[in-house]
Amino acid sequence: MTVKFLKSVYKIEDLPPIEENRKEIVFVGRSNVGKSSLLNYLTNSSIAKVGKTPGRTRAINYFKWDFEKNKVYLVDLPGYGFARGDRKEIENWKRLMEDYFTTRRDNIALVLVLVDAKVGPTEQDFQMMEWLQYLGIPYAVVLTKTDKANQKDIGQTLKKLREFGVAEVVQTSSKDRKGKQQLLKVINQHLREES
Ligand SMILES: Nc1nc2c(ncn2[C@@H]2O[C@H](COP(=O)(O)OP(=O)(O)O)[C@@H](O)[C@H]2O)c(=O)[nH]1
Ligand SMILES: [Mg+2]
Repeated sequence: MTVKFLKSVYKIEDLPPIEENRKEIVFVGRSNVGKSSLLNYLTNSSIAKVGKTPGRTRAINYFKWDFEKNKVYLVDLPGYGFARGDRKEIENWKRLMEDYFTTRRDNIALVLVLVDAKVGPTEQDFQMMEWLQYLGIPYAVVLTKTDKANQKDIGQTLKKLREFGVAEVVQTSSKDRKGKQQLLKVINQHLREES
């Protein structure tokens, strides 16, 4: 198993080349939901920067990850839901996301939509899922920080997701190192469907 940081992408022209047999696994969610922590936990590394001024990382961060005979790009997208971002910044973010998903659509094996287990899905999470559905990009929901949520919180979060029609939900805690096997299973399933 090897993981390495490839590059930070600020402009769509700078995306790495599409490689045969290197599909993308993408992490999305609001700032601070735990994207970088989950990426580190999954890859058993500390390669992604955690807790760096939420909402200030506007880059698409690309990593190369080779594991269990698979080769993938891990893609850490800039978080959404930043209340203090100015309008121009939000516009730039939207354009980058639109360009990213339309350009890479066929290369994406799976988008992981991260939802805080205690906070539950936000309006922006639902918008993201609707958009992915529209583009025909497969996604799964990953609950994060389950160590901070009680059973009632988790039950409510699962209910909201079920009502929206989400079939696949993986529960994780990067802090307590829980959920990796289930997450790997979902990733592997989608990589197999792609090939
Ligand atoms: N309790 C708890 N805190 C977490 C967990 N995952 C991340 N955090 C914390 O949440 C904050 C944001 O994490 P980060 O991975 O940087 O989120 P990102 O902005 O989505 O990339 C940091 O302070 C992390 O230590 C978790 O599973 N449990
Ligand atoms: Mg991050």
